[in-house]
Amino acid sequence: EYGLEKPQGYSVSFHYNPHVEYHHFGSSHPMKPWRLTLTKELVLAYGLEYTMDLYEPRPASFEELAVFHDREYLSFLSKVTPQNAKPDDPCYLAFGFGGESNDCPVFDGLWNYVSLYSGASLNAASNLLNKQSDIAINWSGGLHHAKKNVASGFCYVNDIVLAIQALLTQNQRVLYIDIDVHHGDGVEAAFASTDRVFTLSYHKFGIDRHGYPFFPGTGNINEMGPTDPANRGKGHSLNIPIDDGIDDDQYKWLFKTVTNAVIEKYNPTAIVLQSGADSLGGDRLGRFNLNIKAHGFCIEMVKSYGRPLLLIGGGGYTPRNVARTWCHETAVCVGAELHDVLPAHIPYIQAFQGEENGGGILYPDLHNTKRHDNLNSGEKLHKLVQEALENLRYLEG
Ligand code: ZLM
Ligand code: CA
Ligand code: ZN
Repeated sequence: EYGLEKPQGYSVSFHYNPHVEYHHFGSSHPMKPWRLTLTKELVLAYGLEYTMDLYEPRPASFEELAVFHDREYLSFLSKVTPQNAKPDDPCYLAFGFGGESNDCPVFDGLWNYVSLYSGASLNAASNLLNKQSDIAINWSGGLHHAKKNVASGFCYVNDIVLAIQALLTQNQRVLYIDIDVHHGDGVEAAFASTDRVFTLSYHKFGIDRHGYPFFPGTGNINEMGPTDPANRGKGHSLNIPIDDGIDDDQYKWLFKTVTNAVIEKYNPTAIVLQSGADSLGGDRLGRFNLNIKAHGFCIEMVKSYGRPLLLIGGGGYTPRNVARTWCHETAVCVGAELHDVLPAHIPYIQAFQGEENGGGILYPDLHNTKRHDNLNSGEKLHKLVQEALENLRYLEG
């Protein structure tokens, strides 16, 4: 009769439509959907597909995206192609396309791409709503900068906002946590006027030696949402600005202390965790010095609260390490430990081999692979935590 007992652990679902992989932002653009191919191949090579329910979600419809986004914006997004785009059209710039940095290029299949990653987040959210899963994963989502009528920072449609809106149909309070190295500004802005969503973002914040702020330039410790006492959203955002080079122990301590306090005070009935992998050491755009297991510690800690959890991707610009991290975090969700030596039969194994690619192992040392000096003193971090905990007092009323 022992064999008939429900096995320990969580029911985990993996929501992924492989068509998302085939989209290209342009040859030298840092966002590479191909990192999702690498992630999937690692997950399969370790046999993790046998420990989860797999879903191949359909693309989201125009109407589903219109729950958050403006119809005019969506209609532009659904029609624009590299052939018909008019980069000097004021509408084009107003919607966040082109511009000097070309963060958000128009590429072939753009509408298909946004519908696919958004469909996966909505499918994951519905699995949590109908209690088919305790943890639902979508590594193709997590595009936290998109606004209701503007594309921003590689993000065109905000799948996180859409998924949270879905969760709000049956949850009084949803907590959003964001460990991408960039500030989760789009999600924060979307729910600025409600007390039913609390947003918590950890990110690099500061100005570089050329005078440019680290993107998007918002998310200082004093930004806690609206200040008007009549606004229900007042005090329902918490931002943790971090300087270059933070290490594993510092980040784990910071994350644990602040996140615990938020969960205990806000008492959410569902949690959405954006696990951007650009906070790892050696990321092409990031500035932190985190190892894979320190990043994964955040997932472990949030999982331990046992609340319905939507786990989504986000940034991550060194594809081999994005794949390693999201494979490790998939294993954390199902409660599996993975062997450090990568399985022999992985397609694209060359991407993980050789000294500079992490030597064929799952957990290479990423600390200081880009040598960002650690500008976070213990003293500064203690002050930061103290201020963060003080900010939470607004929650009491
Ligand atoms: N200029 N190509 C993170 C989003 C980060 C914006 C605009 C002043 C890049 C980057 C694009 C190929 C997430 C900014 C004003 C002149 C920057 C950013 C195209 C390289 C390339 O080689 C590139 C030609 C491109 C973009 C680098 N952009 C690096 N950082 C950020 C956006 C998204 O991870 O949070 C979630 C997915 N943009 O800094 C300017 C502000 C400076
Ligand atoms: Ca963040
Ligand atoms: Zn990022």
